Amino acid sequence: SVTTPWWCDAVIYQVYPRSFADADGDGIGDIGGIRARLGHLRDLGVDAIWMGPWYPSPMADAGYDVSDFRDIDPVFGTLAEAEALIAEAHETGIRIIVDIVPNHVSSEHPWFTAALRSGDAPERDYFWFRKSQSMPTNWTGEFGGTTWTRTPDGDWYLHLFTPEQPDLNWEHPAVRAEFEGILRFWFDRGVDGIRIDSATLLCKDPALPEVVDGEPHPFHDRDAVHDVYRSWRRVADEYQDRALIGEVWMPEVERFTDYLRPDELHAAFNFDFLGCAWDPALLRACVNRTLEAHATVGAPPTWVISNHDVTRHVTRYGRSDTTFSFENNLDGTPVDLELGTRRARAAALLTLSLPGSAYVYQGEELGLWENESIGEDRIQDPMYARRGHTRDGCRVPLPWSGDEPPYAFTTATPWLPQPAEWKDRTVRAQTGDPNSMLELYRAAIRLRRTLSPEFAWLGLGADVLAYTRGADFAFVLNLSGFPVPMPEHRTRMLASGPLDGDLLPQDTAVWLRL
Ligand code: ISL
Repeated sequence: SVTTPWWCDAVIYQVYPRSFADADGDGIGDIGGIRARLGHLRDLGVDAIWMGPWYPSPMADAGYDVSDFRDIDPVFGTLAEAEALIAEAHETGIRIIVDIVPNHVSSEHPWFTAALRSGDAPERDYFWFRKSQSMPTNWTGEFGGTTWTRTPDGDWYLHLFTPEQPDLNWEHPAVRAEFEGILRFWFDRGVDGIRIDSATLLCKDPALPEVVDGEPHPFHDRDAVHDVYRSWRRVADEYQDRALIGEVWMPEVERFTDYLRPDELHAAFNFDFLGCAWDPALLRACVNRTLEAHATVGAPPTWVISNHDVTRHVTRYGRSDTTFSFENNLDGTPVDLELGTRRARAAALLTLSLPGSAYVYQGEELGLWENESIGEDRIQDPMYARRGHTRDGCRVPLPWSGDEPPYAFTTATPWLPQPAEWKDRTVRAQTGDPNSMLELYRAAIRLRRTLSPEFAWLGLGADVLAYTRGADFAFVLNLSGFPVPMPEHRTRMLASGPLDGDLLPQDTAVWLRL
């Protein structure tokens, strides 16, 4: 029988290792904590876990500054523990995806320390060092500010992120060979997939021109990057059933789908929902664009409503339309959390019933909101100093049980402060409560397996988002300002909120058996 590859319709749960669960009592999450809480992911019913970076790192950018891709940072545990986690997850029926960061390494990676040691160290060529009186280019970094830092001997080196994250030179064969080795290292340990960080940024124009509108970009989405992924695909194809999943921030659809050609990546994150306000026309356009784009290349659509880089969607959807943004707000813009939660429940039924693969960022299944009141002295995110935005508010440790922080996340002080109002949002408090966000996710993840792959829009008016999946299932989301009638149905499978007799209230979604 023909089965679709697992990544085509998987629910993939993003574990942010620092904030999942702390087993060793230092206030920071670790592999021991994840192993101890694997039951939560089994009960949730997810197909795979994407582990944020867990490698040795000075943690200048929460582990996205890697000093050794073939080991585990002691704060998270050991390689043996990682192997045990992979084995236990597999026994539970859960696949594992690891996060690879190929654009840059840590400034404490042995390649970079060797490069710094002498002006003619061969390792200099693994990076972008330049001799120059002044800054080699006027590029702006991804976190704002300059992309060049001067070494004590006067040369400059390139970093699209922080100075602690020097960019690798992907023109160099040794860099390419090294990463193919790293992929094999993790595939040999049984991991089922690779999440590729900053996938569009790897290749640079060696002439280092300025960014000019209408000219090929010097470092974003250059044609050369596709060569890299073609060679990675050949590595993945040496194994069975392994997926390459790219973090591809690419507003232009044709350039986005280039990454999904048959000999490149298996899937890429679709970030359209992150920037999409709670508006019927925008949401519909986002679904259409995504389905059409993926159909042209035959790749599985993906759906992402939150991740570790953007404001949690309970908070985004609780902002008024005029203040909508996926960046963190520390200026006291009011947020209606009740409204945001109602919409987040409807959004869960939306993303979990669209065809393709859905991502769940840890904590969204609990209805967590952004912590927008982290004191300046506790902010860790290096973006804050450069842009005045912090991503810390969505990275706060999970609440497991209990009435107050640290909610059994740790026995110590959590590395980021948890809100005092999360006692109703713990896993323990929500388990068994049929009206909880957690039980909604559990039921939706269980029931989505019964949905036919056939998708078709149902015309119920411009302000109602409705579609069928095959002949016997309908999704309806009411985005109008008043209650609307639902299609004739046999059974109400799930509802995101209370119904009004036969009417569907505003901001409410249902799954119907026709
Ligand atoms: O955050 C962004 C926009 O506000 C993106 O452009 C972001 O820089 C991009 O998604 C890359 O993010 C990834 O790599 C970064 C790391 O800080 C992020 O956490 C990671 O998801 C550097 O490795």
